Amino acid sequence: MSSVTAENGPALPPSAPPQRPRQVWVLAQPHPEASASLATAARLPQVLAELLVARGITQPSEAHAFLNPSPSHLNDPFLMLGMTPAADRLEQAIAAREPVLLYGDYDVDGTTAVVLLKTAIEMLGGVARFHVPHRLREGYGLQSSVLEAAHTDGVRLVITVDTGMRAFAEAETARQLGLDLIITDHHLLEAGDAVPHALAILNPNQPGCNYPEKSLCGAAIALKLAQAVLERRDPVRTREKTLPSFLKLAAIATIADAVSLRGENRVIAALGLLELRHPVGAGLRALFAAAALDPAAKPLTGFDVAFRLAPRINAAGRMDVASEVIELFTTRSTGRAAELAAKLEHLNRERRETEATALTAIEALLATSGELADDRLLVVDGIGWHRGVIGILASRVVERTARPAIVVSVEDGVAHGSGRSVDGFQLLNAIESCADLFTRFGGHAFAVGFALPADRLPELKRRLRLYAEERLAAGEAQQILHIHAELPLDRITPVLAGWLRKLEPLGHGNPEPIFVARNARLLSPPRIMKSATFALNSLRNRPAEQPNHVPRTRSSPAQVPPSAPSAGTSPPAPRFSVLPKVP
Ligand SMILES: [Mn+2]
Repeated sequence: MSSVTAENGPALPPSAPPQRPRQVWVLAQPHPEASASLATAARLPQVLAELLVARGITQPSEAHAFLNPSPSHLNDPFLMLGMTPAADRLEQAIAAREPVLLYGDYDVDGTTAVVLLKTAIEMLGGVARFHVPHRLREGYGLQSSVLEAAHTDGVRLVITVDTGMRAFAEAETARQLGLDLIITDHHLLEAGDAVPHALAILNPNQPGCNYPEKSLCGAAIALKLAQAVLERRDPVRTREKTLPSFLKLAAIATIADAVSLRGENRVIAALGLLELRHPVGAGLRALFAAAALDPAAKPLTGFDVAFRLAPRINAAGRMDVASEVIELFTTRSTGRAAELAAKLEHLNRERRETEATALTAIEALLATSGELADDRLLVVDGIGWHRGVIGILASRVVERTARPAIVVSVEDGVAHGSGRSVDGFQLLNAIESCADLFTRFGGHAFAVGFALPADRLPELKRRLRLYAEERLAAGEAQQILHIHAELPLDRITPVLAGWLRKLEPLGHGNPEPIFVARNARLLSPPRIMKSATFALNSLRNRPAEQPNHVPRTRSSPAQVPPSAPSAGTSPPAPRFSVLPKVP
C-alpha cells in the first residue's frame, strides 16, 4: 500500500528552525563469535560479517548468495498457488487474440505491474488493455462500473495487478457478467482466510500458498505470471533475454513499494539495477534524464530509485493521472517520452510545493498549539490539504517530533487521514480501537489510512488521545538512531568501501549501515559543501598518528546529537552515513 516517496524535502523557511527531538544512539548487539567465524570461512572483512550476521546470515553459502545475486536464485513461478490455471487462461486469451483487461493501481508498483504484463502479452502476440483508477475521482481498488464497461467492449478476461484481494463484491459482479477474473496482489488478507471468488488468485500471502517468497510486491507477482507464460513458450530465451529486461521495472517497483529487500526481492532489485545501466526504452531514458541520473556512468543505488525515480513516477498518481506513467514506459517515441517525463517533473515539483506549504502550516500549528505539544499521538488537521501528500506529511511530522502522527485533510465534509508511527507503537491497533467512526480504514503497524465524516473528527481526536495516554510514555520524545557496528577509523579503507557496496541495493530489510567510531576527535570544523553534504577533514582516532587517514568524508546533513560524547563519526565512502539522515 505505502511506498517510499519522500524526496529530500523542501528546505524549511529559515525563520522557523524545527525543534528536533532528542536523539539516542543505540548500538546493535555485537555477535563477535558468529561474525569472526563467518569472516574466516567466507573470507570477508570482519565488519561486513558483523553486518551480515545481524541480518541473520551466518553460513558462508548464504553470505555468498547474498553478496552475489544471480538469475538462478529466482524461484519457479509455478510454486505459486493458482499459477497453473492463471497461466493456462492467459495463454488461451493470447492464442485467440482475445483482449485482456489489466486493472492496476495508481502507484509505482501498480503502474509498473501493468506495463510488465502488457509488454509480455503483446510480446507473445496477444492484445492487452488497461485501466488505472484515478486516485481522487475513483479511489483505490477494483470498480464494478469498469468491469461492466469492459464487458460491453468485449473483454472476457480481467487480470488485476497490485489490487483485488478485498474486491469481494466486484468479483461477484465479474462472475455475474461472465468475466474470468485473475487477481494478482500482494496485500494481506483481511481478518479471516476468505478470498474473493475468482478463476485464480496469485498472492503468496493467501492460505495454502507455499511460494517461498512471501513479500513480493505487486509488480513482482505480475512478473511471475509473465515469467510463467514466457517460460512455457521459450524457457531458454526467457531466462537469458526477456526476463532480465523485465527485471528493470520490477526492481523499481520492489524498491519503491518498500518491501523487504531480502530473498527473491533482493535478487530482483539487484539484477534489475544492473540491467538499468542500459535502459533501452524511451521512457526510462527520459525519466533518467529528468532525474539527472546517468546509470551508465554511475550504477544506480536503492537510494536513487527510492528517492529520485519513485517520487517522479508516483507524482503522476498523487497529483493527476497515473495512466500517463504507463504511456511513458510503453511509448517508442523519444519526443513523447520527453514530454511525459517533463510532465512528471512538473507534477513532482507541484507535489513538493503542495507538501511544503502544508508542512509550514503544520509546523505553525505544532509551535502554537499547547494542547498538541502535550499529545503523545499527534493528530493535525487542515482544510483542503492535497490528499496525495498527507501520507508524506505524516512522515515529516514523525521525523520532526518522534511521535506517531496522523495528518487529516477535510474536504466537502469528509475527513481523509493518513498516519505514520514510530518503533514500538502499533498504529493500526490505535485506529481499530475507533473502527466505528470510520467509513473506511486500513493499513499496518507503521502506516494507516482512513476516511470519516468530518463532524466525527473531534470524537476521533478525543479517543485517540486517551488511547495514546494509556500506551505511550509522557515526556520528551526520543528519536532512536540504530548503529549497526563499531568501526575504528583506521579500518576504513577503499577496499572495505568496495565490500560494503556489495550490500546494495540498500533499503527496507537491508538498511544502510551506520557505524560508530569511538574516541575520535575532529581536528577542524566541518565544512558545508552543498545543502546535502558536508566534508569532515582530519578526523582520527585519538591514539592514531596519521592525521589524514580520512581525507574527506561525506555524510548527510545533521546536527551532531547533543548527547553524543566525543564520538567522532566518519563515513568512508559516499554511500554511507554515520549521522542520521535529516530530510
Ligand atoms: Mn503494491
